[in-house]
Amino acid sequence: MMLATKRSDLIKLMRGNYIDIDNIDKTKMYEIALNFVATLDKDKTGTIEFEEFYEAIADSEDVFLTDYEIKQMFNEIDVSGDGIITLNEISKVLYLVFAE
Ligand SMILES: [Ca+2]
Repeated sequence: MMLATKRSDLIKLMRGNYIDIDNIDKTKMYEIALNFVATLDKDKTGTIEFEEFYEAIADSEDVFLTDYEIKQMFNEIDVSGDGIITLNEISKVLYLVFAE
């Protein structure tokens, strides 16, 4: 699986939303994914809808992406294509992006 989602953008997105990624490694990937969902999921549905994802990027002052790029990034994380990002989906993407 080739990811267009940039590691640097994901890091900025998480830092911009105060998600602790100082000691990122494989063993902590699930914990970080849990934190990611808990932080971005403003309406407490347990999943991340596009509006929540968009807001999180808007809150990250140093992430400069066009609306199209934000949508692309969202769609890439939303592997099932159902319009929501689940814990499972963000876990997999974090793992792919940070495992190397
Ligand atoms: Ca939600």
